[in-house]
Amino acid sequence: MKLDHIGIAVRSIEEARGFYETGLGLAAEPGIEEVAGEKVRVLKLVVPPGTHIELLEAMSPDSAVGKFIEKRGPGIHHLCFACDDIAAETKRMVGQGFQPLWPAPKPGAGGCLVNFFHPKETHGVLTELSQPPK
Ligand code: CMX
Repeated sequence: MKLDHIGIAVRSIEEARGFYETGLGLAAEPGIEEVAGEKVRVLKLVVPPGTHIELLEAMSPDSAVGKFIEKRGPGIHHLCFACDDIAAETKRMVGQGFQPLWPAPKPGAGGCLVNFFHPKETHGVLTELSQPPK
């Protein structure tokens, strides 16, 4: 699998993006995506040659990112690894004793299918698997 992106929880995308765009010179995708199922707004910043950063802003305090900010403040929220077949990779990992959060993948940002492994099971790092759209 390849590292697809690093998710960073921020209080405000508008306040945080300047550091990444102006300071680090990363190119942002034109729009901010709302992932309704996760109650999160996402800004994708391209990190050449093949990964990106996602700035994550909660749309509600009871969302995963809202609770994370409330408890821990802004910071690295998750790592995401891309694969071609999330069902097959999840099944393989379940067979090895690694349990995903959800019984089946759900729609994530950018039309991907995603699932997560709880940080308590992954040595403290929330870990996402993602299957990009074909
Ligand atoms: N990284 C590391 N630790 C985390 C964490 C994170 N991102 N989120 C929560 N934790 C820790 C908490 O600090 C807490 O630790 P302590 O018990 O030591 O205090 C513990 O995990 C809490 O776990 P929980 O009781 O299961 O409760 P939460 O409500 O905090 O939920 C989780 C955690 C992983 C189940 C939830 O964040 C989740 O469902 N995540 C998957 C979906 C998601 O993250 N969506 C947002 C991104 C969407 C996108 O990329 O498009």
